[in-house]
Amino acid sequence: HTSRRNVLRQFGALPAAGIAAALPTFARAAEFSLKYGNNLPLTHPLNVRAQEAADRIAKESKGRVEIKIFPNNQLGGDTDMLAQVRSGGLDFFTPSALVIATLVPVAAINAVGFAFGDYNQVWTAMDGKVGAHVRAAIGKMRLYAFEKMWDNGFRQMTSSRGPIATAKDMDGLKIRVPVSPLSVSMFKGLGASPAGLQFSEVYSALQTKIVDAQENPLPIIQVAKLFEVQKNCSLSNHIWDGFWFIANGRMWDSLPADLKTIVAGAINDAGMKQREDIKKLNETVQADLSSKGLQFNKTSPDSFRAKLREAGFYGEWKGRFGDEAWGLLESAVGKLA
Ligand code: TF8
Repeated sequence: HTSRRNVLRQFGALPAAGIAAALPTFARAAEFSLKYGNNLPLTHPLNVRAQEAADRIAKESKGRVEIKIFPNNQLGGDTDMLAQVRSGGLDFFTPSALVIATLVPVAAINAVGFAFGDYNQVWTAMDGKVGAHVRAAIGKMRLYAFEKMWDNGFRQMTSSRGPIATAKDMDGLKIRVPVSPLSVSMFKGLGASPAGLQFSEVYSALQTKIVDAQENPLPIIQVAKLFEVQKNCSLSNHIWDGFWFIANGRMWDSLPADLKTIVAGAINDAGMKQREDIKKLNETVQADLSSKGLQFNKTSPDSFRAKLREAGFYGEWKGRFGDEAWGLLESAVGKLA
């Protein structure tokens, strides 16, 4: 879109009336020109569906709202984008729950190790009371969280050091985890040697062998080509991770009610479709990664859970999240600590 400033520059010293007359021949600048940043390539379902939402918003708002996507860490790593969406330099961001938890600690509640058994439990909790609890906490940081979480996936472990079958195989394993206190605590509890690094650093950290292992959902391993620098993948399903679609609170409050309805409607619908995309992708992604050389093995959660209990992990995080949040989680997934 041609911004008003560009129009003025092109017309130089035209009198005001001349500019007004000339404007209709140009695409008028949107009333709300908004920026959305994330850390994924445009091919990931998150960006495909976000682009659809942006197109729908432009159409339904008759051009009053324009959302431009900055994918692939173009605006910096996750913690940079989180700072920008707080200050208002960025209007929308989709951090993983693990990452927004650096600001809103209880947001990591969905990532408690081996809590969720399947997607039914996940969506019941996150579209229900657990999600509502977290959204309220995000709101207190002057950020607005849209109602529907988007799916990142169940996280799996990959390594260049050989298969991980039980907790014993993690002894001293140098593993990259997100910049997340919960992830660091969990992997220490499992006996590994975790390093908290931004997502934008993962590929090169594995390539240069700063770390031997990492953990992410299969669609991320695929889209970020981590199979090129990892040999084994353990289907551990150790964390369910999702994205919160968040907006700068001041920007959100300044939107007229009719536009809020349009924006939230399109973003929440796109989130529901993105969940379906990941579900479909989950049916084929393992075969694709196998064909690219990644070797898979199954694991049972038992040895990992036992080790985490022994390390006091569940008790510690129950204390950190508080009885209310922990109670909501346990009523969704069963007793953990
Ligand atoms: C991490 C994140 C990632 C997501 C995804 C790439 O591993 O949690 O799973 O940010 O968008 O840092």
